[in-house]
Amino acid sequence: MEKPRNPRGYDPAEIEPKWQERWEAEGLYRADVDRDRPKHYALTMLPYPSGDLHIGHWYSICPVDARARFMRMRGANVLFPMGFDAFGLPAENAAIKRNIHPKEWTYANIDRMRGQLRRMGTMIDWRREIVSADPEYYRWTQWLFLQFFKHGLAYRKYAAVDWCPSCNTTLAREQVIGDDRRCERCDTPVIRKELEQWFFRTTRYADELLDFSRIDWPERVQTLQRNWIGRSEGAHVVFTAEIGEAGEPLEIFTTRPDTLWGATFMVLAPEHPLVARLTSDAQRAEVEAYVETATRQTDIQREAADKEKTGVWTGGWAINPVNGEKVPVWIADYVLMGYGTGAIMAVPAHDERDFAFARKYGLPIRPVIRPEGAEPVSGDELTEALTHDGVMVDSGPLTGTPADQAYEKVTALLEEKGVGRGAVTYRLRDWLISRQRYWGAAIPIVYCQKDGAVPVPDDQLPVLLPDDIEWRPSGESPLKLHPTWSKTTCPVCGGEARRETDTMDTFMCSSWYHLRYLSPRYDQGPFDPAEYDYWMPVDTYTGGIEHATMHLIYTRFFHKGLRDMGIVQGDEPMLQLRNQGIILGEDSEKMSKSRGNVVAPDDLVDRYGADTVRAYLMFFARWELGGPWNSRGIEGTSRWLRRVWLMFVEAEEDGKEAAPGIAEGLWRKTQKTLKQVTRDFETLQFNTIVAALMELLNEVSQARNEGAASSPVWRNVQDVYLRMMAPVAPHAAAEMWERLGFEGSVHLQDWPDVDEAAARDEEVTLVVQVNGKLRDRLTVPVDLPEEEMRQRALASEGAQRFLEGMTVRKVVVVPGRLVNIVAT
Ligand code: ANZ
Repeated sequence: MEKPRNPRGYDPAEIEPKWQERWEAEGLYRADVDRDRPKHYALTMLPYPSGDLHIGHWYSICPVDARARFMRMRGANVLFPMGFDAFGLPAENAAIKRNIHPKEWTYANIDRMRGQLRRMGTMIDWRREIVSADPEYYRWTQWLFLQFFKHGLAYRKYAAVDWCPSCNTTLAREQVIGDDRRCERCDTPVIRKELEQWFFRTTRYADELLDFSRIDWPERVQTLQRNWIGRSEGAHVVFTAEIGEAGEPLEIFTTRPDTLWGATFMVLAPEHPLVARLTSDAQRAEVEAYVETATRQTDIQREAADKEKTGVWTGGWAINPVNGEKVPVWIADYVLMGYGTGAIMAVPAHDERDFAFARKYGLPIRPVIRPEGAEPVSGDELTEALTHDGVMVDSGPLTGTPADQAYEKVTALLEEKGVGRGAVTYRLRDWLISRQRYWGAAIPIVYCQKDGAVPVPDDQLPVLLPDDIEWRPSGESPLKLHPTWSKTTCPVCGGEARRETDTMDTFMCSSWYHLRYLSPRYDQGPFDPAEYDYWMPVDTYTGGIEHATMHLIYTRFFHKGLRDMGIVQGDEPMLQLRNQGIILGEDSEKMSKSRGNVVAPDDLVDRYGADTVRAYLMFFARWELGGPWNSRGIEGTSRWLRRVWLMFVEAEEDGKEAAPGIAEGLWRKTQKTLKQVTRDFETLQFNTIVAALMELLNEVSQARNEGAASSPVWRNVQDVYLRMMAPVAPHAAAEMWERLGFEGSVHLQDWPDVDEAAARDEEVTLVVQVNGKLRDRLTVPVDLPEEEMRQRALASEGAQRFLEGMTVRKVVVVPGRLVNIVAT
């Protein structure tokens, strides 16, 4: 027989679905433009539809949902939307492995995840949901691509790209991980391949991307982005390569123009275009063999600091423009074609790599910088490169120039002679967006013999993906193998043409999703300008730190590009950024199926209810740090919610009269908690919010034992407590609010104002001085009358000891802080 349910007991399995349905039916969380209210756009990174919502999803969503709810109670009109980043490789890999269409796989996963998301009890406005693989979404991804193309920010070029031989696709630099350069998705070592590719000109915005002055982003993200962009100041200097009668310009980039007189040889990247012509007949065979092996390696392998330096002399020479000296030109793999100009002047006396190289091949070493106060040394005596600053020596007209003037003087000289200029170089590369895959937004370009690369006209967007696709992991895009899809006509001349068969990197889709949420069904543009006007910029953006260098650079670049096209306004898309940490398994290891330490949120919801899971996720660690899961911890959180229920809903009237001071004390504690919780919600300090509510409950419970429930303050305490709890445990708070007979929905209440007088600390430390010197400290009630303060100070032990045999002349009282006794 089924156990009869206690109608008064806390039963999340019953109340949670009930409230979720009611909120949905009442449209409680709909966010619409309302010019009379201040807006708050709370954006959390949208999930990839991998299949199941894991605890990490809960961790990234629930605490910020609580924050969004808090902002709403504070009076803001809050937009908290959700969607799915639905294109990408895993869907395609699943298709190949299990023979299920990527579309089917993706949309089935989305359905399941949507259901799981609803169980969280969030304030997501589901009318605004977007799915990036929907034609109505990618129509605008394609349209945006074309705007970048039309404004010269998207271009096509032949490029050596990183290629994953297992996923059969190009990878962006960011998707290649580890020193051994593996594919981010499947761990296969990456190889190089030459392909014609589409790029976005992210480098044009490098300097602006380094400016964080208008946004509140974590220092750590800023540092990661700064390193990623890698700005180096220095100079371009033009040497003359001895090719033909007149020679040819050979430009280098250096961060140390002050060492120009110490250049004893030059090194070109093996791929440098002048290599073939500089190479002498005698050296040709050796050079060609070296080039062959070098180009097979990856940049990271070539750059590795501990790698033995190798190289070959080309047999050629070049002339140093500042002193006319003729130096040999080498090639070596430690010089990369993709950085600076792909050529360097080597200054072995002052650069470690050049030093190692010169020692190995017996090339001359000539010091031209002398550290302050040091004795002159010859190149032969050096045991390592001198990399610190100093005075320029042996440097022709600039000999004697101190370090702090060197950069300016040398660049002035270079400019005057017309052989160089100050220059800035970045590590940041243009963003490679082509993917040779099927499951992505097609690049909306048509190739015509006569008209070249032509944009697909707006009225023909979206370029729909065909559903009838053959799966063959062949290294070619399945779109290329489709019998008819790529055949089309040229929008300009009407002649035969062929479609671009590459699709876009999915980071394209996620660069602008925050704009589509504003008006997901709008069909006159990517977003409705009226909605943009009201909601943008995003006020608080939250998500994983792992997106610091890709998504978070791309999305800012995207915004700045669109701003310069006049499509969006403002310099920054997201004002405040906060990152959550990672939840580890109970064994403190990363959660993984093979370790068997995965925490499944659905099981937890079945067992404890969503409110407990939400509260525990806020409570168990500092949100930005994360930490190991603890199954005993969640029991504690569950107990807390049951106790709140017991205290407010179940406990019977006991008719006990309140002891004196009990009600006041409880009210003071409540107000102090409110003050702290308010501040912690503002700053996203979630763990202390739940801790404070738990602590307050202990006080409530004690006060109740002493009769507080019969005092008029009791109802006010319940009122404030439930409002504070509403963002954390929205179902339980709503249910209790209703059962206790409060008006309306707790989620439509204002956040309570702090009663500052009650929230003040009741006791303060009073400093006692005698003749301005600290002699004692007393703990006194904050509202102690002045006269009383004075008496206590005079009577204090510390003061008494120093007052012996003296006469008190004057007592100065600074209420609540200090008493100074003047005595002689
Ligand atoms: C001469 C020199 C003297 C240099 C010296 C350094 C110290 P960052 O700071 O990373 O920008 N370099 C330039 N292009 C290169 C390339 N394509 N591959 C490998 N190395 C390259 O480094 C800039 C310095 O790295 C440049 O300044 C150049 O060496 C080298 F005492 O020029 B330097």
